[in-house]
Amino acid sequence: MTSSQFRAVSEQEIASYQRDGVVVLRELVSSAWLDRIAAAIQRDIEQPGPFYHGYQTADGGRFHGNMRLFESDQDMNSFCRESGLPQVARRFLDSNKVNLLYDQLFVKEAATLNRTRWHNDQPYWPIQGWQVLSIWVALDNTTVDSGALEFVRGSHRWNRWFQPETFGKTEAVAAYERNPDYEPMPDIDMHRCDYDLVSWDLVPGDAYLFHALTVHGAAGNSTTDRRRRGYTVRYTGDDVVYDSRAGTNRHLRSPTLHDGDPLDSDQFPVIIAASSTPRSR
Ligand SMILES: O=C(O)CCC(=O)C(=O)O
Repeated sequence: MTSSQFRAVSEQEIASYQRDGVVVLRELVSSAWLDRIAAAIQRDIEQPGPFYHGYQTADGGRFHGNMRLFESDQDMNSFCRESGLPQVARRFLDSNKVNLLYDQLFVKEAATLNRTRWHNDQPYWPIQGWQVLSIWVALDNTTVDSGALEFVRGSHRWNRWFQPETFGKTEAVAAYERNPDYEPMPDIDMHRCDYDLVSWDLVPGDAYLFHALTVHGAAGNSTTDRRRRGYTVRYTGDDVVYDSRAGTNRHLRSPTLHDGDPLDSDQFPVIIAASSTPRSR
């Protein structure tokens, strides 16, 4: 068995998340959980499921991306639902209820130079609400040259929704529908001084925790000998409802929910039910 207890979260970490839209949680995930996740990642690379969205790069690199893994992999399912992660999410969401939105895998093998384009996540997702967060868990030593994530500090409070685009130039998936309410992402790399950019190196078990409207991206992995495996789990809180507007990812649309419905369903399961028990701080 792997312990379901995760380390305590401090008030300072919660305040940083609320102010900046991103915080790093050091030593969050134990090596026992990391071993289980690493084995599950390997299984997925060897036999990816229906939501695979990776690609080979022209220069011999490889990006492996996949989503909704918890639905078919028992170890990822346990991590998302039964580990201490949902309780961590609840603290940051400041919510009674916690739903699992979905999980996603981002593996940039060594010498995979494609960057992860700047984006914010919520425009991709068929949901509305403020209480939405992602926890990106590092499986490897992650540094700026292997593709550490970068964030625009405070951008979750811009209330700007950027048009989703596919991640890989060679990705064999349809383009996202245009949504007239969304705007194009500005060229942040050309004007880096104009933005409050933050990034951290991680060691295995550390995690980035960020809001769904926080703008983020990542460099390619220019190392020659180091993988960069990130496993992201995404949770929502009390105020989130279904909203299948144009531009959202078809693989995340629900066959049963209607716009305005709470997410509670097999696809977006309730992990922590709303209760009268006060949230512990
Ligand atoms: O790992 C990456 O390159 C991208 C991660 C990301 O965009 C996310 O988890 O939302």
